[in-house]
Amino acid sequence: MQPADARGLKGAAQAEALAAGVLAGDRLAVARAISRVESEQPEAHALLAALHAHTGRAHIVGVTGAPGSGKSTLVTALAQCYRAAGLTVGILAVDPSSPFTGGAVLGDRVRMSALSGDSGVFIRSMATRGSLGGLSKSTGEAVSILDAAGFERILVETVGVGQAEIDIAATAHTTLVVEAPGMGDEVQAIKAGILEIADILVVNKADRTGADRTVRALQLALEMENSGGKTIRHHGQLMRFGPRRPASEPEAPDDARKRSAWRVPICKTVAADGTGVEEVRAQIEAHREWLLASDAMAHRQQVRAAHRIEAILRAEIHRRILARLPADGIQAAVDEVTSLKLDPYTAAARLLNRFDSSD
Ligand SMILES: Nc1nc2c(ncn2[C@@H]2O[C@H](COP(=O)(O)OP(=O)(O)OP(=O)(O)O)[C@@H](O)[C@H]2O)c(=O)[nH]1
Ligand SMILES: [Mg+2]
Repeated sequence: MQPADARGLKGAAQAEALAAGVLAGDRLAVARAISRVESEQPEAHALLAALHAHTGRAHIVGVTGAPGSGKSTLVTALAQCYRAAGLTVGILAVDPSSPFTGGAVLGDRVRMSALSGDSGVFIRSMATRGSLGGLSKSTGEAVSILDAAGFERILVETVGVGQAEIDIAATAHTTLVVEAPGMGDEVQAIKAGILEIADILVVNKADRTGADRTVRALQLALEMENSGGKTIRHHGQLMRFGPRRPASEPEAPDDARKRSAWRVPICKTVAADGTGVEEVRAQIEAHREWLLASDAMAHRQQVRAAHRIEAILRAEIHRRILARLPADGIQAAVDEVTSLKLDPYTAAARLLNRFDSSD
């Protein structure tokens, strides 16, 4: 075995070589780098640190929505539009590894095969393995790798389920929510929260009956939201960071106008044959222009940074606590809660006390 120092040096040299490969746009290096962050290998930190200063050029687009609404088909068609417009595209399909979506990764590969062989496109499926903060941490890191490698647009597909949706909104510059007709009572079917994260709403499968009804229901929901005057997006962060403007200084009316100027558009598509997809691309670009022209881009960059730091902190704090708790401690607590001797709060407090006193 090598001494720890030598191993560390070797790891650092490897990370440096890998970073150089990523920056040169070498596909094999990009694939390897993503594998490193996905499997949470220690040298991933050095790799990401080396890449960080080279990020910030890509526009990141999150695509979320119910299972089967056509996200992968839309992402494929969108990538084709971007290629036709001369831009390079990185695609991440995030599979939450749930039993309901088993096989989605394989399906995505088949669906996205229209893009294979194009060196201007890089496609990667990522499994999250349900680890704590796993989705946001490794997805955000893979996005950074694609960004540093020079891909100009990065499309991240994730199934719209719970936390994944919030994570994608905090990872992306522009969030698309994909709906499909035929969900019964349309107004009921508009999930709470989607309007909060959507920058662009897409009603896919417009070739099916009921698409116009879905569009109308979404329009109504948007109008209701707008009349409520809600302009704050991407909240729900654990970490709070304020605007740079001191609270005593009133916001210039012009700033308020710029910030509230984005009206969420509703696009109708038949992703399967490409109908309406160019309009979605145009709306993404319009949203990007709006972000850059207002102070919203700077705000989103802050949300992204905060979200990434928070994900790392969560995972690290969790790991440290578990590493220092006595191995039998958790099982003993589980037994006491199961046999109703202790309530879960008291059990957790006792475990934390043992952690504090071991300092
Ligand atoms: N009729 C119709 N079918 C479509 C359209 N777009 C996609 N589909 C079909 O809908 C099914 C699901 O499409 P996907 O693109 O895999 O949907 P998804 O949202 O990525 O699915 P998951 O990743 O499993 O959540 C496939 O059989 C597609 O061929 C469309 O515009 N019209
Ligand atoms: Mg899919």
